[in-house]
This record gives sequence, structure tokens and C-alpha cells, in this order.
Amino acid sequence: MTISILRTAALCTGLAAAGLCQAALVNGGFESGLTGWTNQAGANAAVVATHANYLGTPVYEPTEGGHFLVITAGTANLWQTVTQTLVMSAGETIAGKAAFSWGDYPDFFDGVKVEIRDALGAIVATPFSENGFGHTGFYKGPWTDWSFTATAGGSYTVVLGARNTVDSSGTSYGYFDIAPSAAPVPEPASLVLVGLGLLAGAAAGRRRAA
Ligand SMILES: [Ca+2]
Repeated sequence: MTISILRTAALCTGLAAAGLCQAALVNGGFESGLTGWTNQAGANAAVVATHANYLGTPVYEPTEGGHFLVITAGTANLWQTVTQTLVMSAGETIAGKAAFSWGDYPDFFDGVKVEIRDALGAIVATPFSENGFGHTGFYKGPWTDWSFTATAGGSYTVVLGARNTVDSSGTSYGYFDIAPSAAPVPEPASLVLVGLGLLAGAAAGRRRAA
């Protein structure tokens, strides 16, 4: 349901200016395998229902639906990537979640990224970037929200990647899913009704107590 809504870019008309417009990212939650995505990581990319990192804990679960993407860091200093190119209007937003699981220790500062490139291949944003620096080794990062809002209309490529540094030991992982917050936000009117309901309940409680 959510995906079909997100794919209907026409719904964004009028919402873009308010930053509420979701662009047409296909299968952002990886519920349909790698449909819509270009797998440039080969066997290092997999759509899974659950995944244990190098030390077995924590076990990562999808943030949305029943599946997510895992990219295993591979060849030394070479990004393993899965990409998708889409057309965005100015003000349109794409969003997701990413996590970095570091199955190594200094100086093997592996990394994970979400990168946005323009039609010429230039990096215009890096909404998620995490690596071993600042951690003590075997870091098991949390799912983290990322988003990108286009300031100009055009073609953009989302790059999801993981890499080893120094060595080629495949023990670090990047996890990617769509953000549950990408689902339609409850209307303020319904939130007000919920609030009124709580107030009414509290008032009733006070009357009973009196
Ligand atoms: Ca998912």
C-alpha cells in the first residue's frame, strides 16, 4: 500500500513546496527483491528477512515489511553498491533507513554510505555515512533515518554502498530499508480527536474520583 502511494508521483502535486512530497523510489523497502534497483555489488548484495552480523548480535530485522537489503563489504577499498536512478521534482523527498555493522577493528575502518548523485554523476548529498572512526571496533550501528530533498528537478541516482578498507575480509555490512516514516503522516485533525478523547477520559476519571 505504502509503496504504491510512493510510486504515484502525481499525488505530490501541491505538496512539494511543503516538503511533504515523496518521490517515486521504486521498491525502496526491498519487499520485491531487487526490483527497481541495479545490483553492482553482485553476490555481495542480498535481500533478507533477518541478518546476524559478524559476532552474531544484534540480529538485524527489517524496519518496514518483511525484508531489507544487506550489502557485504568485499574487495579492499572498493565500494560494493546497489543503485537506483529516478526523476525528482524540486521539493520532492526520498527517505530510508540505513545501518552500519563493523565486523572489524582499527585500522580496518570499513564503511557504509547512502549517496545521491546527479545526472552527471556528481555527488550532491551523502545523507548517511558511517565508518569505523570514532568507534572501538566491532561496532553494531542502529538503524538510522536518512532523507534527501531535491532542490532542483532532474535525474538522481541513489547509491547504497558498503566497503572494506585495507583488507578484503567480508565481515562488515551495510543494511538498507525504507523508513516507516515515509508512510503517510496522520492528519492533524485525527491527532486532535485523539487528544480530545484523552482529555475526555481524564475528565471522566476525575468525576468518578470526586
Ligand atoms: Ca522492507
